[in-house]
Amino acid sequence: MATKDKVIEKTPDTASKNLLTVLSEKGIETVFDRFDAQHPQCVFGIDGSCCRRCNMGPCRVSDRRKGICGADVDTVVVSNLLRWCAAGAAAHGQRGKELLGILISTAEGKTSFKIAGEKRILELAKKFKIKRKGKTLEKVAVDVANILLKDITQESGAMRSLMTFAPKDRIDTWRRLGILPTSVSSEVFEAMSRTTMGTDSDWHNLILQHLRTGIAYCWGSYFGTMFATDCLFGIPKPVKTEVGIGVLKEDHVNILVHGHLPPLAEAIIEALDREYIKKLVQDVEAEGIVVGGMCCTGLEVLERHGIPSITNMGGQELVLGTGIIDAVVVDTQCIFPSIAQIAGCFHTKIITTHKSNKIRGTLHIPFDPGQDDNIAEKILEIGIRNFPNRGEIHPQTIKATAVSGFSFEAISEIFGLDNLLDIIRSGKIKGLAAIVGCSNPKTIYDYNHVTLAKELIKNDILVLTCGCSAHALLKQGLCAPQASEMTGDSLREICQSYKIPPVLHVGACIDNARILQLFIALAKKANISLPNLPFAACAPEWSNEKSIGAGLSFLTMGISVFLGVKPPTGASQNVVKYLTNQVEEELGAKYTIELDPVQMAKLVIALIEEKRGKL
Ligand code: BF8
Repeated sequence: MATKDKVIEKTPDTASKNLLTVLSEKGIETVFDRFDAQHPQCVFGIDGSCCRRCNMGPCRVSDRRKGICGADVDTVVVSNLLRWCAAGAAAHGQRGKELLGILISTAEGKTSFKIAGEKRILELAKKFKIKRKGKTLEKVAVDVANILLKDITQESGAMRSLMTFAPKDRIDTWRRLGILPTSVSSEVFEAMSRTTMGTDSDWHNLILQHLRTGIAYCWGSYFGTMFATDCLFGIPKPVKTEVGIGVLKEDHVNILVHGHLPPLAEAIIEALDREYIKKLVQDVEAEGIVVGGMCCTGLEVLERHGIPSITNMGGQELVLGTGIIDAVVVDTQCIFPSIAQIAGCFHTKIITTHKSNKIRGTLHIPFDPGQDDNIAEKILEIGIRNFPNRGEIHPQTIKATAVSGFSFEAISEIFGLDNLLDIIRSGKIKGLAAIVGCSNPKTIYDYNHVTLAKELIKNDILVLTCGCSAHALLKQGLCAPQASEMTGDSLREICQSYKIPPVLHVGACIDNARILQLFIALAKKANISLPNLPFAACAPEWSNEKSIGAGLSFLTMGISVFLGVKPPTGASQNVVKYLTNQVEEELGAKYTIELDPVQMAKLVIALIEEKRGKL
């Protein structure tokens, strides 16, 4: 079991280890203390058989003991899992809805943003067969946004992104299984209503809704949000930068953007060059401003602008221990409420900016892109004016270089898809593996991500990464071309001749869609179905409800998924057997649970070798 002491001993992230030691010595509580304090965790919760879906309970259900209503363990386990999946779909779907709303307002001239994603807008307009004659780019953008919005909100019909971009054999499979979704909202509603007490008690029927919600998540919450962000802010291209806690400078104002919605972060970056801001920086006698990123907002601005990644979800408290962060600007999702207490031990100001996320004891400055109230400048001003208030500081020096921005379009341009396929066929790249997902104190911080990635590249497997995994790999220098020194000989040759890192950073969690774009395009080129290609997806430290949909996005596409943390399903033999075995007959892919990252790497390599036989 991971404990705080083991994290300090074994995490590969030395700067975080130093800061965890500092906070421990000062008696400041972090996620690692709270995790230790929760032990032993409830086994019914761990195995997914705690039912809290009505007030006759809570019920602890097992093979031998049903819930008070009569629900058996299979029903309880899969209902709980489906509710997590629905929550995750709603979270990323809500984000997509908001971004599409901002895209429409921007196209109508009601925000201060300028549309930077002409290429994505025109591509989608063509694919969706939108008539463009006589229309401005802005009008076309509104038409595109309205189609994408329907994928998230409609109550009947088929999802357009899915019908347009998913491989035909996948659509046929989903149709045959009866799991073609209507939209994110509609499947989330269905999931929630179907799992109320006394509704669906057939575990297999519930699992079909689980798969259907996962497909809606993939094509609405992931693809819809990725498309919306690209339409607004452009498709990422490779960009060089530095990453890690050591990027923060003692003599600079340091401001972090944290969460999942990039518009305010974009506005902050845009405001950095204003004379007023430069003057303020001079007034407080700072040498400049560093803006750094955490979680997915951080990765969005990393992939488009090279804004340094500082750390991930698991490190968000630790970084405050540097004492040199003047403000953390947060929007929504994956933001620990505890950052308010830790910031309170230093001089750091936490600023919440979204109506859906307030943290008691912090400053709330709502950001509305439709109102030109100069919030970005005001926030920068708060951070800058806080610079002279620093007390005890613990700056870190460790940083790494990195290249980000490996969108599907960028990868296609670097290699050419036919050529990439030939390279994979030749075995110089044995296969492609996604390493994605969260931090989780059930594992040693960042250890699984980093160990797994190192093993895979050593065995000539090219890694694609996004989400908190990406922060972990970025911090270790694995997303820099120099990391080709750590690969097998043939992958090294490819990395050096194409000047790419062996771990390609594709963006935030919604950018799992970019990884899927690449997998789909290669399958089409090869004329081989996705389950027969040497691809895999791994979530070595997953924790969030949103990760359930991430796993299902790969699984339903026929890509096998490797989990480094047990899902809460252990109480149901039927559900475990289905997801780790029988589902393969229906979808061509399955889940494997393996807690040891070295063993996981062996299993991924074996799967890739097996699939190579079908190339
Ligand atoms: O969506 S990887 S902890 S940051 S949920 Fe959250 Fe997990 Fe990090 Fe972004 Ni993704």
